[in-house]
Amino acid sequence: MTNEDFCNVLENIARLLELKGENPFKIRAYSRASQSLSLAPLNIASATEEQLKEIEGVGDAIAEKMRELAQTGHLKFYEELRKEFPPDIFTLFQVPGLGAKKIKALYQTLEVASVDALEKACRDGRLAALPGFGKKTSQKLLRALEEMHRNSSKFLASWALPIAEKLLEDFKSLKAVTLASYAGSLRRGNEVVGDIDFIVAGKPAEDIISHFTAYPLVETVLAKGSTKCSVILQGGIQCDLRVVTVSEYPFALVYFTGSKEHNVRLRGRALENGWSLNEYCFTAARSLKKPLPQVNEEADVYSALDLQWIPPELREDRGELAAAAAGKIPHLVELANIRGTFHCHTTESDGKHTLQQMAEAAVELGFEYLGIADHSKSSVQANGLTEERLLAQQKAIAKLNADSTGFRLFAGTECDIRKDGTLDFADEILASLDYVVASIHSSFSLPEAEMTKRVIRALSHPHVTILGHMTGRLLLTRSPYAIDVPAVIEAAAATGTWIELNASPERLDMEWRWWPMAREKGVKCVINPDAHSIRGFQNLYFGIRSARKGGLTRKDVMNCLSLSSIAEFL
Ligand code: DGT
Ligand code: CA
Ligand code: CA
Ligand code: ZN
Repeated sequence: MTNEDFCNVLENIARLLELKGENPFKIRAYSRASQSLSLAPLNIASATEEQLKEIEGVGDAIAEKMRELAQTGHLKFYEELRKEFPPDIFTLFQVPGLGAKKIKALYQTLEVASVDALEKACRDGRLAALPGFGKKTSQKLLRALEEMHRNSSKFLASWALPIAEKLLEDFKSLKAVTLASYAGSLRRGNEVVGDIDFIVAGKPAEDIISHFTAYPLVETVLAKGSTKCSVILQGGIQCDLRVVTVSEYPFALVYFTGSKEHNVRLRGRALENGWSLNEYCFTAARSLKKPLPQVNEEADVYSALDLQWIPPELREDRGELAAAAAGKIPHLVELANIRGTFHCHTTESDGKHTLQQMAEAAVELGFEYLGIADHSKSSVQANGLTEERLLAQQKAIAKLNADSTGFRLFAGTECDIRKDGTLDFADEILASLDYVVASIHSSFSLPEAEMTKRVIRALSHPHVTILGHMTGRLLLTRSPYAIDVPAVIEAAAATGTWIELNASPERLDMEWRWWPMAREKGVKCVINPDAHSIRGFQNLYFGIRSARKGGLTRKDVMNCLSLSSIAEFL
């Protein structure tokens, strides 16, 4: 069991206790223990009871339960609790807008205990008639359910990547394997993926395939041939494997990386030379205009077609072939180019680590600067800061800065954009900060024109430096709110506001599809981890994937600037 598995059990216990109407202290104890264990630097499966109890919020009872679970693979308390409810009830917790209180009411009054039953109750009007629900809630839930259905076969790249990396390592350790890579949308840097595609060169292919289908992560084998197979992995994601020879590998890698539209363009270009291109090789088409080229690696496929090698992130048929033919493929931004970041939270609002802990972690990561942007007072749910607390935090930042050399903290805020586009703090307060991230955290359902006006009004405010998570989307769970993105980009250009690429892997907002337009208009990007803990800095990896997919270079990204340059800008 991984730490995550243990934490999920604790989280589920908290949910079940809440459904039962247990004492709130007990409920909070479980969810708090789950949270602090998820950040704890130990392996829960092998930790002793004493080590576990050293973690904040973990007492005797919970430490004992973790040991029982680690040693026996079972937890009696949890199993008994589960028996009191239908097994599908957990799926209801995945419906956005449904908390334990509502789920309890639905279960007790309408006997709704699954997503299907919920949908039915929404459609036949029973839910709308329930006190505390109403027609509006019913419609909202239906929309959320539709969104869930649409996404039921999609997975976050951040979830699929560690699995793919593990498989890759395993393939590479096999004697029969010479080369291996994952391909498809995962390699292209997409934020959500349908499945995981693997291309492996080696022989005998049968051995590689048999090894793969016997892998512990494999749950079901869907199809198994002599050079390919498809399986379902734990967690429900499909994984397609294709085994080729070393000479076929570059072609297979290009083909299965896609996108399909990119492949179609490449094939068309090959045909102009009189070659046909498939997933294995170039062959002579009817009228060969040029001799068949020698291909040893992926880049050779492109150079044979008089193209620069195209980074996988750009292979979406958005003009990348023309750019490659003209030698104009940009040098895409890399993780190593990041010198600091903005928009991070601390325990002062809803973060898990203190200002000092966040600063120390940033130094350890080699950053030259770190911007702190805790929530503002209207974000009550996130423990937003009042003016007094913000000023106190500014003092604490100044004190830490006084004691450090070569590293600097910037004092900022993630200031709520109110419904009318005004900001959550008065101008004097905003003026006292190094920078301001303005974000929307409420009134998501305004009509598009009003929402656009609201955001543009905030951008026009002289103290706003950065627009945070522009569309509010949460991948696979919440659609972007209605907003005219090109108009906002235009306003950012006119006001010199930087647009955030929120690197949290379920946001990746503003999304990659809009960055070429922003870049063209001279709008600068800031890749922000929106870190709520030290671990949250890792989000930057996903931000970089999306920035690359958006065609951004280090020159387009403000936090690739050195401390002295960024300080000058601010
Ligand atoms: P996904 O899995 O839905 O996130 O997206 P992809 O792009 O990974 O799609 P997938 O797994 O169906 O196929 C992997 C790649 O294989 C795809 O990007 C391009 C290539 N491919 C698959 N089917 C075709 C096809 O019918 N024609 C061409 N030209 N390429 C294809
Ligand atoms: Ca795929
Ligand atoms: Ca596939
Ligand atoms: Zn936010």
